[in-house]
Amino acid sequence: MSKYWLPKTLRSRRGILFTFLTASIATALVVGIVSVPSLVEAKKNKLRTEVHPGELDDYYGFFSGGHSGEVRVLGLPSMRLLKRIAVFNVDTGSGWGITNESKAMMGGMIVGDTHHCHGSYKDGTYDGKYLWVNDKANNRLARIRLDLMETDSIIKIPHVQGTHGTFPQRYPQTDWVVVNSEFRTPVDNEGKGNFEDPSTYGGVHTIVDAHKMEVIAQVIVPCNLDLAGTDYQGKYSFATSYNSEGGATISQMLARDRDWLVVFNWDAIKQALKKGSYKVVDGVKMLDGKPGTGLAIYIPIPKNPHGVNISPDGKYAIASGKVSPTASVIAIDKLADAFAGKIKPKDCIVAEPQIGLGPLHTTFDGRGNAYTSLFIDSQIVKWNIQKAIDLYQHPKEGDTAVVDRLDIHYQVGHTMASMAETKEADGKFLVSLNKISKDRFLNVGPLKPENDQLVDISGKKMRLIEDEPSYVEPHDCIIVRRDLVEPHVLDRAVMDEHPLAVHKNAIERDGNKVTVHLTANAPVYGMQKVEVNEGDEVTFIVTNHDEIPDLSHGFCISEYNINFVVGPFQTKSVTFTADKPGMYWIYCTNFCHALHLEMRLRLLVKAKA
Ligand code: K7E
Ligand code: CUA
Ligand code: CA
Repeated sequence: MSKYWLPKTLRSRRGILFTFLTASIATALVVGIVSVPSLVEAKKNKLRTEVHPGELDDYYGFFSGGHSGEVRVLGLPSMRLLKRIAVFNVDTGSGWGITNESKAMMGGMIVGDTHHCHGSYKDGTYDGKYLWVNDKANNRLARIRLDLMETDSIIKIPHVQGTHGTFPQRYPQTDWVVVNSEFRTPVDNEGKGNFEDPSTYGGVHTIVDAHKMEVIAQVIVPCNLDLAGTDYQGKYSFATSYNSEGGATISQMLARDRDWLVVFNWDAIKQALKKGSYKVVDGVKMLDGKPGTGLAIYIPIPKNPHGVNISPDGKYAIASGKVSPTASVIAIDKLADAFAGKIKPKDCIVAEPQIGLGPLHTTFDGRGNAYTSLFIDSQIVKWNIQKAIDLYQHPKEGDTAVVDRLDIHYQVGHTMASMAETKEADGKFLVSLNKISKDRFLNVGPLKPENDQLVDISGKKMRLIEDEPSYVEPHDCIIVRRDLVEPHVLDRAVMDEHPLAVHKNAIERDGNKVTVHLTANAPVYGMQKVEVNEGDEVTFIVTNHDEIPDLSHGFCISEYNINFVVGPFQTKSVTFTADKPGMYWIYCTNFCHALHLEMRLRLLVKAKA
């Protein structure tokens, strides 16, 4: 990867800017422009939230896009939308779902439902290389290259429906990604035999090779598996289960007072794979993870738990039940004893504070506090983990672990603080991803924006800073320090390494198959005219030979429903049948040059005799 990165001299511009800024603040202090009290105040819960023209944000926010099927990149704290990364959706802006390369990844599907995006890790923090995101609709897992901010791989998760909680390994680095199936389904789902009987269905914890993007194994469990998490030691993965009942109706799924947090033991899984204790179904190694197999333990959690999040110190997993006003704190260092049978799974619970109604997801500030979203109360509740543990051991009448509550607008799903899914949680900003914005924005019809609210959590009390409308429907996000992500400038190597890269303009014919090799170099395409016959199967391969980092060309064929963008040194292709005789202008859709409008060529489709 390194050879694609910006040269050091360019990269250090940020460093120079920083030095310059520090120096100017020092000067300003001396001449009295910036008063000392204002700097002290800044420490007290008044974070810089404005980003002035010409300034850059401090964080990247990667937001899932729900049933839009995409992933979005925002800058924080400004909350400005910087980019939409097409993943499972067709996007005519970039040409995702239109080019041959992206179509091959999408496998003929154009519907997606992204809920959880998480970055790749090294030693418990982001390494800035990849992002994974689930597709709950068509049961896929996608990987996005963070250096390009483009999708680079999509795989199908077999044997499952409701592909939901997704989490990469955090330590020592991301070699595995785990994916849960929220719905229980028949493993052989062929509409035969007993498939009507829900008691035969299973939930699946899928383990994916993060590098090869291949399924390593699937662990089948009797219950459903909802949200996912991994520890900070590379030993365990976690999954909440709200349907421990194995029900198929809502009342059946609400029958028990406690469901489960399922903890998977990675060493045990590796050993079972080594010993061959699995059956192979459709080429996939499937392990049995039911209670008693030693692959998983089942910790009872109050009614219908949803979120599970791991504290940045690596000590606790926190899960909460949607229909219980509590959060359950699980001590990760007790899990080994539970797997060894020395203690009961329930003995891993070290606190269960009452925090409010409809607790869903929890995030952290790195100072020992947890922030849990309360869907029904429409609040973020801040509570102290250690205090909750102390009070669980020695309850004190009237005392509580709750530190603060903040009303949000309105029903909150996920909440995420800056760097909170890493050991470098910095406790500055928190985003509350609210579901129902009602009156917060101008009315735009029934499909209103969601409201992603930005909160300053740097002080004792939370401070609401900003409402940010968003299109359907971010479920979750991560907030990543900007120095950890370095999108690179593409260089000539990208072109040299691409097997299809066009160096010479040419038209090749093989029967009725025509391949057009075309260069784009502002403001001209390498050919002014391409002639084919009606009925030909035509493939255009386009390589952008421009060297300026943001000089992308579009490639649109009038009337042929084709448009995509090709970045500097990139090569993209498209195949179609020339079924409309006539002359059609091919033109550049992406503004690239003073003569951008003139950047076009003619496609001549000669009618059949
Ligand atoms: Cu709570 Cu899919 Cu993470 Cu939506 S999930 S909120
Ligand atoms: Cu090339 Cu516009
Ligand atoms: Ca239940």
